[in-house]
Amino acid sequence: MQGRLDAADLALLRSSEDEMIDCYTWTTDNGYKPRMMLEEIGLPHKIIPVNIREKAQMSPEFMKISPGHKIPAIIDYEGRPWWGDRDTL
Ligand SMILES: N[C@@H](CCC(=O)N[C@@H](CS)C(=O)NCC(=O)O)C(=O)O
Repeated sequence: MQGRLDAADLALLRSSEDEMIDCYTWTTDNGYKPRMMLEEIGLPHKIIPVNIREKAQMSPEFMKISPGHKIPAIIDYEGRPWWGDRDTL
């Protein structure tokens, strides 16, 4: 889903009640970026905390999503992982 979403795309995404973007993040400056974007544009999303102070980003499960063990990362509506602040935005 790279590229810009237009109003019709957003309406379609908003109408899909059981589909959510999973946002893996923590309370750091980089971690707030996709969270702020999701809240501002109003896309349904679920915040999944990854406590980097406790090295949760090193878990094999999380590294399947973000191989470089960095937050933020998201899984989009089609189940695709994106990581890094630029790609998640
Ligand atoms: N500009 C980077 C920043 C990502 C980043 O450095 N995340 C830090 C937290 S702000 C992190 O996940 N650190 C844990 C680690 O590297 O193991 C990106 O988003 O690609």
